Amino acid sequence: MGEFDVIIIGAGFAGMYMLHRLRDGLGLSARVLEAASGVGGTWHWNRYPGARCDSESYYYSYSFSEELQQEWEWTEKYAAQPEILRYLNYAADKFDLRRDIQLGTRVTSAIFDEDGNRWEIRTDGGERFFAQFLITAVGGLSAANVPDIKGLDTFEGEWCHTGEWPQEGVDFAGKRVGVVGTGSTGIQIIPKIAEEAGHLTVFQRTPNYSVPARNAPMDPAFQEQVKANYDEIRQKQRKTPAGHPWDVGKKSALEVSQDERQAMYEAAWERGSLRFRSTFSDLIINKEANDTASEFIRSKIREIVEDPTVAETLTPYDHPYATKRPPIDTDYFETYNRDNVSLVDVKSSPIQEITPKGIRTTDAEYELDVLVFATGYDALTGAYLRMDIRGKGGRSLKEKWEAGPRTYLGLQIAGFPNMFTIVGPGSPSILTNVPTSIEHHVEWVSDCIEYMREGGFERIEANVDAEDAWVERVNEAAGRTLLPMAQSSWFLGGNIPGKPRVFMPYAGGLPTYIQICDEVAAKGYEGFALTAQRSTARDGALKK
Ligand code: N01
Repeated sequence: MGEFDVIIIGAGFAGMYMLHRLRDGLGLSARVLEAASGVGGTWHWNRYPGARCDSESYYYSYSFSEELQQEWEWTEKYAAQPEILRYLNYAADKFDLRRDIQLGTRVTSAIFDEDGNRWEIRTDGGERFFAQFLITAVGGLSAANVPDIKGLDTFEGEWCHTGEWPQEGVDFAGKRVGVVGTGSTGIQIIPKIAEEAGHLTVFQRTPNYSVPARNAPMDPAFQEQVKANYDEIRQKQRKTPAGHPWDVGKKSALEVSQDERQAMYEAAWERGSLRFRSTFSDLIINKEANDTASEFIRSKIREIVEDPTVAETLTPYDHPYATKRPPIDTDYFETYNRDNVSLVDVKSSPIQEITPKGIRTTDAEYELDVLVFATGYDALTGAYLRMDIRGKGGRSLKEKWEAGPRTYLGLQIAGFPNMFTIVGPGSPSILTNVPTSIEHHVEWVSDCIEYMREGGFERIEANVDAEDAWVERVNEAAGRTLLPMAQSSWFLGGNIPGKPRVFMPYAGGLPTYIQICDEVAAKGYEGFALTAQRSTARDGALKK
């Protein structure tokens, strides 16, 4: 129970930095409510074997503290989950955040009180909090999607979802293990389980493209060079469409000769990483250009996987490369050459039910001791809609977003005053290196709150017109890319039965987005209605 200037939901990258900015920067009273037993957000929950970041750690990290980025030493090019979690815990200690983070506390509802211009927040422990501002730092990929398959409750073995991995781990040694799902997570966990299991059966509905990560121990000379050039690297990140410190290729895939193109793809494959997507300027906007990349990866799958039937089953044709979030891997396709791994195509023989012994498809029953769902998330909106959030007039967010999420800039929702959504739907967030987007949002929100305090404003709310125009702009930006072609992607809500098909992130690129947000702020928060303080009684809440 308590009254604060701000309640922040979530203690991952976003919630922790938000707390630091508001508490230590602006002097506000803030409390972070976090469902997990520790800080770290996605890196607390996703402790499955093989979990590691697919952006290089030197830039998938906080940039706001020069001291932190100078003193932290990464040990691998792509840090594994335990190292990223250690990093976030280190940051929590360094900035003395823990005293204002309440763990093991799941927010169940948040109701806006129009008379008091404040939020009333309730938790699963029956606590009540009041705050002028509510900031959701809940992550875009945090609401686990366990598919509703008949019979799961009858399964006699162990089962788990990768996004809610048991703290004590799972023992696969010598067991018959099934993995459902071949997205980025499946592609990371499958090679790891294969090393331990007696037999691994992969249940694949849609094949995926993947490019080698080429992970390696961190080169000390490179780390030193990075540290000497961090200013430049961080500036670069905010100037590239996806928040990575590299440029997208200048040439079209179609303007070079076939030999040159092949050589460039080979070099990009050898280098590995998400950067493969940036080999040419037009892979995400021109289908013909994209076909060349898609076909190159298909040829690699055929080259790596020894059994031609298995190779064909693993080869994607249903969507262009990178129109779903492209995974990177360590020995993913190679894993299918192992004797203890088999692949079941559940597109052609769908899963009928889960039985006490395993999974039954239309073709056969597969006996399993452990079943792993790498089946992704109710992305971008799930974490919001699992809470009961009610704005003006008691209108629920569930009702407002019935036909898909609507936000202004991915930062606020009309009808839900004084609530900010860090990397919410409608922002570039999940199409970028997420910490870069998070830092931009956190800074924009804290600047906005500072502006309100200095100007004597008590309430801020996105205008419906501005929100409508932004939703239109998000649609237009997606329409200029090939991204909507992957109909089953979580960008579109296509992975969740019954979810509205709406392209949720802003695909116009980070620099354009940052410029728009800057202009909005420079024009006195254009598109938002700001209401002056009504009484002096609550002045204290707005002062340092
Ligand atoms: O989830 P996904 P994810 N029966 O939704 C299948 C980030 N990430 O956890 O394609 C059978 O991509 C589904 O099949 P289909 C990254 O942004 C980052 O892998 O819908 N199969 C698909 O194969 C990523 O994009 C890192 O036909 C079912 C899979 O499950 C995002 O998280 C690492 C099914 C789900 O793939 C989500 O990735 C890992 C069913 N009923 C993840 N339901 C980093 O390294 C679903 N599937 C930073």
